[in-house]
Amino acid sequence: MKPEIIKVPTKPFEGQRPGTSGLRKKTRVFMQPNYLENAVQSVFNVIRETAGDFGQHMLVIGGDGRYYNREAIKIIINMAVANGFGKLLVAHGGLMSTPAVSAVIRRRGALGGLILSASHNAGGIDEDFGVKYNIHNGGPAPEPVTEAIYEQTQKITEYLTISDANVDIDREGSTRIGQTQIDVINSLKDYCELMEELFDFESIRRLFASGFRMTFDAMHAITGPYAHHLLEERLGAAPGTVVKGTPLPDFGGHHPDPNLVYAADLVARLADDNGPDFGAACDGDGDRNLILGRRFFVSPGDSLALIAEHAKDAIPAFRDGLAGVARSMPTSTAADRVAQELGIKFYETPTGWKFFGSLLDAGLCTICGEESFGTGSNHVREKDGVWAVLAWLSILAHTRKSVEQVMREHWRRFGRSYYQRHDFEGIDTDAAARMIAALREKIPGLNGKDFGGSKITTADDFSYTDPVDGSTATKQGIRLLLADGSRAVFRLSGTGTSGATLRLYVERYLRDEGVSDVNQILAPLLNDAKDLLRLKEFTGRDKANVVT
Ligand code: VG1
Ligand code: CO
Repeated sequence: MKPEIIKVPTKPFEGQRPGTSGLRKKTRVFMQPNYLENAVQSVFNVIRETAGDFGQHMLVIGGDGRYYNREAIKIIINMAVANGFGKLLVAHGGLMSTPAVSAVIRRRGALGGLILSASHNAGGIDEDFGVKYNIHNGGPAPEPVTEAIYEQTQKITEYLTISDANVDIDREGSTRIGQTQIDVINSLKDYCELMEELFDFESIRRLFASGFRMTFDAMHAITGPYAHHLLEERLGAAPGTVVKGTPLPDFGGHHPDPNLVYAADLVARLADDNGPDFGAACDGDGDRNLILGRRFFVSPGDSLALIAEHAKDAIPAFRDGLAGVARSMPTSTAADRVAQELGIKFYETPTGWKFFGSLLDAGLCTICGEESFGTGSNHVREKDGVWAVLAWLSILAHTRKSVEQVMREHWRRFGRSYYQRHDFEGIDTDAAARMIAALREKIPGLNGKDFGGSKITTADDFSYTDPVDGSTATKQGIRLLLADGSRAVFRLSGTGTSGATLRLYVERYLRDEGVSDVNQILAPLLNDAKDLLRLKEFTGRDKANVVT
């Protein structure tokens, strides 16, 4: 039966510009009549310009299970039918991790996908919600596309929907409404098959069989079912390896953000004398990862460097070596040295995974990472938390050394980037803007100045030109490069939903085998960075909420 298409008149909402990773707002903002609908119709209007007739195309729909996920998925199904898509691939229960959506888009040749998530932000009716569009390569829409979508949101007059498709998203199978086939697909299948293609499962199975113990903390977010299936059912990890494995709409009331502060439970387990050998956690939508050894934290920049170092030997997918490594600008320079040593290409991009897509598509790089607990490779076009865990397991299985041992050996070989990110959350938005503007004004006069025990050799506001398509991004963070190789970077977050968050990143490289105290090493840089910023004066703050 042909459904009746309803044209609903609507008016633009202010502030629907996507940030670092999609449009994120308070859940109640998204629950207002027409808010999500405007955002989704704007995506459709933009992609129709290049895709033409949607009747030929497939759209993937999934989310991280947070509050409002199911309602949002129903709204999108109705709108996608009304907009004439040939086929919808809807995640079973509406649940699919961000990297799994990326995998499904790629493996099944979809036009793109809509992901309902605010990632590491808290969930619930009074917390955060989000929506993000990923393009046919499986990756986040690049800036020219997100800008076009934003422009659409500012002039939208109507959206299309049908009365209700009434699809049972809790039952796998196929239904047809008018010209649209709606397949409710298994949330794990494509992704888990891909993991098996990339990694040597037998080798990891032998590691677990030898008595190796791990704890995987899914933070009551999307990766629970993936980790349970892969680690416990497929790789032989002991039952109970996965904790907080059931996705909950409010993530159990916590921030599903895998760092030392929000994953403190896991950190405590690894500090116990009878604790496991290896600990890992993933975020709300499954694209971030935290890696821990016994009483040992692996900084994300080091994790990227270590995976790059061992990839060829430990991971079958990289048997032929890596084409290159890419990292976002604020990420530590540890991976640069590995790339140099391996004689492979190296790229520095702005913050946000969307900037890696074109490099990966062009085959210029193979492994990418960000300091914000994001690591991934060319297997999808998103960072991938479970992938990073399997990469680490592969390295531990291959070397049969502890997390701390492999990391210390890495530092002995390459030296160590002492690194920290200090987040100052909930700052007044205007004060934050004024503070950054004041710093920006100082940039031209900073060259040659003393800073953090060294001298500033470069001070700039990072801008980037994509080497493949020539597109540019400006004002991507203020950075100070020092004569001794140290760095300080200042930028405002693009993923928050209330107030502003300042991120202050400091790094100092030493060839000292990694034995120094990170706080002590970084203190001079941190103090000078705060002074230069006049942090206290503008914000009344001196101490960060979260240090990672
Ligand atoms: C943060 C991180 C950035 C990451 C982004 C999305 O952005 O710093 O590295 O790509 O979150 O991650 P910002 O603009 O707040 O610094 V996720 O896991 O929230 O999609
Ligand atoms: Co995420």
